[in-house]
Amino acid sequence: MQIDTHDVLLVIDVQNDFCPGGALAVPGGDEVIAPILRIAPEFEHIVLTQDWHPANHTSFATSHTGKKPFDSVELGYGAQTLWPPHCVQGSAGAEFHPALHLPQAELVLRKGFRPQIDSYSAFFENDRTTPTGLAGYLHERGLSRIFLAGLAYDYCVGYSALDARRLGLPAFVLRDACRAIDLKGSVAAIESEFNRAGVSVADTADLFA
Ligand code: VGL
Ligand code: ZN
Repeated sequence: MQIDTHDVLLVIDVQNDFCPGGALAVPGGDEVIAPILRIAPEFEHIVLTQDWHPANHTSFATSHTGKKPFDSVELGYGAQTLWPPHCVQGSAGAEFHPALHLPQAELVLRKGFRPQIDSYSAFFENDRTTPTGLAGYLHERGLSRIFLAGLAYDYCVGYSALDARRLGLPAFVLRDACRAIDLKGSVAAIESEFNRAGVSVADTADLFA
């Protein structure tokens, strides 16, 4: 597969809190960094996303009395999984992992900053309608094929890939450059959505083949 000038590498949420030792550690989360750094030179355009929550965010179990992390609640926009507090604005956990050295990245897109809505996807918040602005940015810059890597495969990476397809953009998830949370069958669920939506799952090695 040949990367060209209309392609963008979307690096999702490679932040301390999603890596080992973090507040919402994804197993092997830091292992995505090596493959991301290996493919980065192939891309002319790189965009980073940063999960960026206020301390009282509605996705935090601590914001709902009697609830524990990984429980689910019904919010105005539908079911929301509750998480341990993570990626709090300005905290060390919200920083990018220090080994994620991508100074050439052209945009850092923060998401999940509205207290009452979570945002897994880089394109739309969890109400599926509030836009982050990324679609407009990519459109205005003529960036049309989306390659995804980062954390977590079955949440923010997966939802972003599905929304890319919803916007009519080709989407390639680079599986070996992602790690999953795998909560209650979430990997199988997202992969069946990938099939339905036409998200391609590829390997970083395919970019050099
Ligand atoms: C994520 C759960 C909560 C992710 C973010 O980056 O996949 N997951 N916030
Ligand atoms: Zn979050």
